[in-house]
Amino acid sequence: AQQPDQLWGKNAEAGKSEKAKWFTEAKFGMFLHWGPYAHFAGDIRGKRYYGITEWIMHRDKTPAAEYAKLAARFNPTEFDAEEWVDIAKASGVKYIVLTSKHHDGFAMFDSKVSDFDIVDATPYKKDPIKALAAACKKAGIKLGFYYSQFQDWHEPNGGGNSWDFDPKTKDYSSYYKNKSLPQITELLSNYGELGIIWFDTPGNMSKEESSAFLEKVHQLQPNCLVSSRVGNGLGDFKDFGDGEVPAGIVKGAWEAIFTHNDSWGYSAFDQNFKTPKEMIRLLAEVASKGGNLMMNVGPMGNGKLPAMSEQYFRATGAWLKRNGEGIYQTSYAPIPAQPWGVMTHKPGKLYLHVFNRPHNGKLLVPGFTGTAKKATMLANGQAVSLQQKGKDVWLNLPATLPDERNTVIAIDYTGKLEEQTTA
Ligand code: H79
Repeated sequence: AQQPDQLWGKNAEAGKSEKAKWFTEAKFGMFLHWGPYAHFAGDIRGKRYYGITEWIMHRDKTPAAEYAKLAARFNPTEFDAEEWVDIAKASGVKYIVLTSKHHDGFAMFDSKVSDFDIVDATPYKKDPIKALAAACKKAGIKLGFYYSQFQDWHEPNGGGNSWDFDPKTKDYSSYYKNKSLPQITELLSNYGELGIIWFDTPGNMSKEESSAFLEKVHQLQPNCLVSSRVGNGLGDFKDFGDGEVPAGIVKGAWEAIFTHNDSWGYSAFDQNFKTPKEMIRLLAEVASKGGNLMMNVGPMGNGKLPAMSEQYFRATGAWLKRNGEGIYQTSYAPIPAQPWGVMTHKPGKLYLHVFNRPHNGKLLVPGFTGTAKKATMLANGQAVSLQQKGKDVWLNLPATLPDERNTVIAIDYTGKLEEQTTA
């Protein structure tokens, strides 16, 4: 059964506001988890850890001083911001969000607030975020920064994990005043116009602390969006859990976030990448519920993107070149998922994302309250014959579809498609 409509707080109308318009139309983003953990690649102090490699310091219980020593070997000399952005463009993503500081406390930018950053603590000595900001601006891709505002395992007063945080031994408020808020100020001041500050795991933050982050972002860059993980019900758009898709339609501005393999950070021994078919279907499913898919890539320690990520993202982009009309700028489908696939919607157009061709070629769109005029396959412009009987629209599919992963068929209609709920 479909969930009742959910609304994202007082910003439920954000999708219609000028500020969040680009975000709700974007539909596809690329998350990038990159830090010293990419250099470890799932292997630290002679031990291997599968999955969630950006947590390796915590999982290995590496003491902060030792982690810092090992992190000083991180030297991504092959990093090329323009190459990343070329790949992002070819993949069809409209925005990218890079980790500027993850829970390990290491800043991927030139910070005056802490020396534990890529410029001061590694032989690389350059600020990759500066180069990335320039490349994004040139290519017209929105840039956002992930920033772990609560968890920081490097600082004595940085938040630990929400489940073992002890306010008696840690003074989070001093951490927040002396590191996280000042670093957020640096990010918003030194890298041009930002699309998003992507806060994570709010832990034990108070409402006042969450508000201070939100207000700081809006004060320095009024158009920059803030993720809901700033905590305490605040934020400009909603993020679901890691790897979670909501059960039904959700209105307002929101995002589903996924790893490409089984880790956010790079892992040298994880080849479990989602294929283009899985990516294309997931993108359509999320769009059919009204949201964006932000899919992660974990760049390697040398600064290159993993070959499998590059290949599969590019393949998704090739599909979007042919079928993007049924993804970008669409909203949730007024008709719920069917055995053959899902739908997306624009006024006057219903897009069918056909994952499974019915064996007899007869595809049913039920609950169609408008008047269907014609159906066309986006990939090749070919017409598909249709018949409407009351609220049932039947399509007669050709014997083979142009794309067995997801063939998008646009139905042009007049009248109004009312929102249907399953019985
Ligand atoms: O940045 C990504 C994750 O590192 C971060 N959010 C996304 C976007 C995140 N922070 N916290 N969590 C995810 C929850 C993680 C819990 C676990 Fe674990 C980490 C489960 C397994 C590893 C802690 C360590 C609990 C068990 C081992």
